[in-house]
Amino acid sequence: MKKALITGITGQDGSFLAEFLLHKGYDVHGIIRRSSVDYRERIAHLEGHERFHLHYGDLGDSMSIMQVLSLVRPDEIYNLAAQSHVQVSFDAPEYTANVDATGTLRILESVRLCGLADSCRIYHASTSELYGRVEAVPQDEQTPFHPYSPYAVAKLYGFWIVKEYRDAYGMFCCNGILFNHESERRGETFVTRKITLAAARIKQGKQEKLLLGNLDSLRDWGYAKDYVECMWLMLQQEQPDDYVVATGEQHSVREFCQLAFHEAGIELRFEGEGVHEKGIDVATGKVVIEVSPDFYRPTDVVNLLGNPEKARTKLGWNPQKTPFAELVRLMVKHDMGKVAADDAAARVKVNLEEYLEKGIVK
Ligand code: NAP
Ligand code: F7E
Repeated sequence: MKKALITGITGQDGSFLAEFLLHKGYDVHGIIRRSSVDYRERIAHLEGHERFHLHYGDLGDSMSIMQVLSLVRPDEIYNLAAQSHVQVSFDAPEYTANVDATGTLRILESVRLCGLADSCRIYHASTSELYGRVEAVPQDEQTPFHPYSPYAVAKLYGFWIVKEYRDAYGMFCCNGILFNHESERRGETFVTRKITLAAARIKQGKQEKLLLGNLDSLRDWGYAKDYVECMWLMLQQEQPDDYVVATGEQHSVREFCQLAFHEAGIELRFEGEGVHEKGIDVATGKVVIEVSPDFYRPTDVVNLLGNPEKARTKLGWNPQKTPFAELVRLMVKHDMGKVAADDAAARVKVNLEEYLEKGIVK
């Protein structure tokens, strides 16, 4: 039975990858961080599985990584842990560099120090943000990098240190240059999830308006569940290599809004430009989307479109397994249910408090 170690197992990708590897028969180990609240929503359904194990550790702490590595001695490592929010990287640039850049080095060097360099294969979560202020469209493995945020600069170090360990020590390590991938498990402050949740709340009368930043920004959005298969495929090849993982299709934030609100039952019309642009509910005439400069970034990446040809031909991976419209549909469907369920849960809680107060429930 193969053993896999996933850093970032509590995140969107980590949770899908854990499910995928368990299904393949792996013994799956994950590194989690101590937190004052035990909030492991994305992997709660896996806890208790006989081949699923969790260990405390932190990418900022070499000793904890070495401890886990020497205990588990994994055949494959998937290094997904990161401060992954681009906007937050402007507020916490030093922390982002420590985890996303030096943290990657800590993993690689710990593998060497634990004597696993010849046996352990490593996948590293690189990113399309490396293309940043893009120098060509679409972007492939040959396109020059031009990182355009503290996050991207930190991830650039991660990319090159992975290549360096491959060349210097002959280690089997791969960079997956993944373009944006989303899901019903996406963090709620990334733009797609912020939109699908808001569309559901506005439709159900729980929110008045959605405030967004740059509506013109263009992204190549895929489904996270499909992308974790590609991470695994990279580690099953004869030779280690780097791959772009993308759908090859591009949409704007505005288009995402239009489709997500449509799925929620609201047709949108956009009027105005720049900070004055508004999204209007055609049926009621109400403004439901406004632009706020609070969500503008000091430098923004605005034109990402990946060319997944290498992953398609060499790995046999299907970049269009879940088309864009299907991705938006499944996210909105999930969030319509979540908003309704949250509301029902809140009603139950209120009723319970009332009953407790009146002594009806003891
Ligand atoms: P995510 O949902 O934000 O998950 C990040 C994970 O990293 C969480 O499990 C988090 O743990 C963990 N983590 C953060 N700091 C850590 C630290 N110091 N030590 C140990 N663990 C730490 O991110 P994601 O969307 O799944 O992305 C996975 C990886 O792919 C990241 O490296 C990201 O930068 C990269 N990436 C993502 C995309 C995308 O579109 N999703 C595209 C390209 C690359 P907590 O739960 O404790 O916070
Ligand atoms: O922004 C614009 C924003 O935060 C996408 C991470 O997983 O993918 C992700 O990074 C675009 C940007 O993702 C809002 O300015 C407009 O142009 O959803 P996002 P990201 O920055 O592309 C890459 C590949 C990663 O590697 C990262 O880890 O949308 N935008 N209005 C907004 N973005 C946010 N978050 N919030 C807004 O209100």
